[in-house]
Amino acid sequence: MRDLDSETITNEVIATLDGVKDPRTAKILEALVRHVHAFVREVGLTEEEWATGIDFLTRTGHLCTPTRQEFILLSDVLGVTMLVDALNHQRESVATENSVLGPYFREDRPEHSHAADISAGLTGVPLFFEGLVTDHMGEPVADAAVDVWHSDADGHYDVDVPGLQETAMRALLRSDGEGGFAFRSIRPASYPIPGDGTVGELMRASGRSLMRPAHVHVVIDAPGFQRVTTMLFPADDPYLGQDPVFGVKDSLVVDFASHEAGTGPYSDRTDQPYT
Ligand code: MBD
Ligand code: FE
Repeated sequence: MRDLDSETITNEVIATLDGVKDPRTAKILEALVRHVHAFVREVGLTEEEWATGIDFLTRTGHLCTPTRQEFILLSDVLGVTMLVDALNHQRESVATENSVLGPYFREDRPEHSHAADISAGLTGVPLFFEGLVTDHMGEPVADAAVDVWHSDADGHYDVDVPGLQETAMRALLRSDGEGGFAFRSIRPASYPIPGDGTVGELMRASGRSLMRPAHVHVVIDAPGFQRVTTMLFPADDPYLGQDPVFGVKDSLVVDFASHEAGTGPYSDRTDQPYT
C-alpha cells in the first residue's frame, strides 16, 4: 500500500502529466493541478462543500446557451477576464484599451450600413455613435469589422426585451475609407447583470451589487491587427466606480454629449428618421 498523504496525491497526479507533449499545455495543466490541490488543502474542503462546488459549476454550465453565457459572466465577476487582459496588454500602448466581452455578444448579428439606425424602432433617447479605426501611428484602417451592441433604456439587451423577436441594438459595421464608422440607436442605461443564475447566487452571497454602468460594446477586427474588445461608458453614469465585472478604465469613459432635438449628428438623415 502506498502512503496516501495529501502531497502524495498531488505528486501522483502531476506525474501523470509527463505524457503531455505540448510544453505550454503541460505547464498549464501542472499549475492547475497544483493550485486546485493547494486550494482544497488551504480551506480544508469538506465533502459536502465540494459537492456544492460541483453542483454550482454544473448549473453554471447548464445555463450556457447561444444567448446566455454564464461562464463568461462568472469569469467577469471573479475578475479573471480583466486579469487575463491586464497580463496580455501593455498599458503604455496608445491603442484603445480593452474591456470585457460580456455574455451578450451574438454571432448572428446583422450587417448594417454606415450611420444606419439599429434600434429596430425601440423607444429611448436617440444616440449617435461615431468612431475612428486607426493603427497606432494614427493612419486610418479601412474595411475593419466593427461589432457594436448595447442595451435599451431599461438595460435590456435585445434577447431580454419583453416581446421583442427581432435583433436590435447590435450590428456588424465596416469602417469606411477614412477609418470611420457610425450608427444611430437609442441610449443605453445602467442595469443589473443577470441575477437569476449561479452568478446571481454568488453576488448575493457576497453582498455585491449587480449594477453595471451603461455602456456600448465595440469589438474591432482587421487583418494584420490585434482585435480590440472594448466598451465605452458615459461619463455621467452613477455606477462607474463599482462595476461588478471590473471593466471600467478611465480612457473608456467618454462624454455622451446632448444635442437639441433635430440638431445632432446625422439629424439630416431622412431614410430612417427618428420620431
Ligand atoms: C453585460 O452587459 C456585460 O457587458 C458584462 C461584461 C457582464 C454582464 C452584462
Ligand atoms: Fe454589456
